[in-house]
Amino acid sequence: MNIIHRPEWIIPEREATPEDVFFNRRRFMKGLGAVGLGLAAGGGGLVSSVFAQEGKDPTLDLYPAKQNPDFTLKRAITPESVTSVYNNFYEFGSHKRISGAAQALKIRPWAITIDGLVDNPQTIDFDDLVRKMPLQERLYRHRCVEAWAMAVPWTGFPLAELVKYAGPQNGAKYIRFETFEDSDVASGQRQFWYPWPYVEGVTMDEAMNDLAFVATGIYGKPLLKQYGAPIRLVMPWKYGFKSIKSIVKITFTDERPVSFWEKIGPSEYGFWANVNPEVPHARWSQATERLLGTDERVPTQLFNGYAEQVAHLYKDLQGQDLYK
Ligand SMILES: Nc1nc2c(c(=O)[nH]1)N[C@H]1C(S)=C(S)[C@@H](COP(=O)(O)O)O[C@H]1N2
Ligand SMILES: [Mo]
Repeated sequence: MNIIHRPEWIIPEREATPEDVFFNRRRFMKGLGAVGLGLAAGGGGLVSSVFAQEGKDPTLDLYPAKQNPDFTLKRAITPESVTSVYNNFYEFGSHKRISGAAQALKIRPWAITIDGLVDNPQTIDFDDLVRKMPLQERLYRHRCVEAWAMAVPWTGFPLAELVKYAGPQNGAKYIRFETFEDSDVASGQRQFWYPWPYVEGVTMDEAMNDLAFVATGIYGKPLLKQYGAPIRLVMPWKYGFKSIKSIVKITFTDERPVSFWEKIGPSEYGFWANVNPEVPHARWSQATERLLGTDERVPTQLFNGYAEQVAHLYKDLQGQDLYK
């Protein structure tokens, strides 16, 4: 036994949730039928009642957005009924069933501050920002460092568009993203041993790559809260923890940001976090991944299958820890 309580992040997901338990639970949910869906989805009734309180989502008219035909998949899309109740969002708990708790997040009004080395520093309302951006739908794979994976239709815009809008200055080398902080609604943030707020960072070159995406919707609708509403990052060639949720601050900087996970466990989580089946995590293999909602394990792909689009970004960085 450990004397110190071990947070779940240091346990590989498949050990934390043995697959037989996970799948039996899903069968059980299915057995509940319509009633089960309402309860389990943390969606259904619960979500719509929260929207009623906050008023109708003012961006509903933007969805569904046109699908971008350059970003499709051979892999099947993971059903919303699966991905909406299996989430990592430590602000609401260090386990996967946070969808109910996440409904406490108030997503209007939502201000986003853009600052640092930019020509156009500002604080902008999310509803204004989203209407300045070229919304589109893209089908992307997602690979969590815990070795589960999904494929989902995100709606959003290229991160490069946001960069252009901010007007980066010459000295800007990195973008640092920060999640909201409010321990009144996010009980996980009362767990003082975590270095809140959640922070992530990317290089300017990564941000300008066509795959780097900012999501405001999923499955043809605005993001549900558990996915990181109203606005999150999506970096599909990197482990999922880079895809920071519910962003309130975007800072252009000359200093490499130290992320939430890097602060917690620098020997296990680094800045680059590119997916690589041949580089194991400190405590488990990354060779294969479990597809959410199925019984399948499939081989993991280098850069999560996006090597052609992104491998060139790293060719001069071979001395670095690119894959953790
Ligand atoms: N703010 C914040 N963003 C976060 C996380 C988190 O705990 N807090 N978890 C990350 C991890 S580990 C993953 S795998 C994805 C999960 O996204 P999903 O729940 O939409 O599948 O969100 C990422 N973004
Ligand atoms: Mo993850």
